[in-house]
Amino acid sequence: SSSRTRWFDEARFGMFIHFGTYAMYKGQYNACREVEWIKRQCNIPWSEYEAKAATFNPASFDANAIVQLAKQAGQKYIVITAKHHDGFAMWPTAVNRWNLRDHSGFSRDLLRELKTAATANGIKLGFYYSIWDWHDPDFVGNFPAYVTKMKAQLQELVTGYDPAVLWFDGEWAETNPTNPWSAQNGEDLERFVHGISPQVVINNRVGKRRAVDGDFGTPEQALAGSPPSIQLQESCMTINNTWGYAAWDTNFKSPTTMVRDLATLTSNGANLLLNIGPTDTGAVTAGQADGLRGIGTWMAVNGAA
Ligand code: FUL
Repeated sequence: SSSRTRWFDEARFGMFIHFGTYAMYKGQYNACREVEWIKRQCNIPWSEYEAKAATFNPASFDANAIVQLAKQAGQKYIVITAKHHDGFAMWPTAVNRWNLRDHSGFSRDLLRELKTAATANGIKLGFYYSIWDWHDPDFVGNFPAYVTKMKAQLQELVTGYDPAVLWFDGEWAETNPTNPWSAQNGEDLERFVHGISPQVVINNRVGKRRAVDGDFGTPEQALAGSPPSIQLQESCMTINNTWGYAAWDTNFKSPTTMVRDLATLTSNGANLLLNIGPTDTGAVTAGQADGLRGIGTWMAVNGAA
């Protein structure tokens, strides 16, 4: 692999974190159960979703504890949602006010804290960034204007936080009348990011998930197979059944299952990006932490960490 992706190809194991205002619903809105898709799938009016987001107060988010947990489990990198489909920015973006600092009045910069803690511990940090944006009317109404703002946000993230990975998503947006995101948009965005920092590793959802899009493929909730692809592969999987925090989802995979998945992927030359979803206060639940520690125990016994 290229010098850009060498560390990624050697890392094998990373932590995915889905964290945003959707955590405040704990996976339920009235009788409707959903998680990071709750705004859309449960038809929450924007006024209501925004009002709740204004009280988002993730004071228990502990970047050092999260990094220690990752380190203990043998994970070499962390990818956290900087912006999911609801468009809410977890860093103090200057592009709009739909962000943790301006909208929720939360003064800390959690992405900065995570970057500092990760760097201090030799862990790489990357960002998930959704191309699909439900909140910005320009996504549907004036796509070129939206893309300009998206690039401005990515410029902030790349220059401000020097991410090791940009994990794009939502390139498949179902928005009517047509999905606005083209293969060309993807190629342009890759050029844009690499024009700022050639070292950023990018996933295939930046484009149309062709093997030529980005640096690595992204099988979701599935183990990447062994036939060597022309592209690196990273399976992303949940530690329970859901990406964001759902109070009702305690169906945690056993450490045995996760170690087996990691071993399978490792022997297939692929990575595992194992997801956790912190609660509305930013805490990692005992069920999620226990699973990671269980993997860590195996790593320690087998000398892999
Ligand atoms: C999907 C998203 O729609 C899910 O919410 C989640 O982020 C998963 C990793 O990717 O495309």
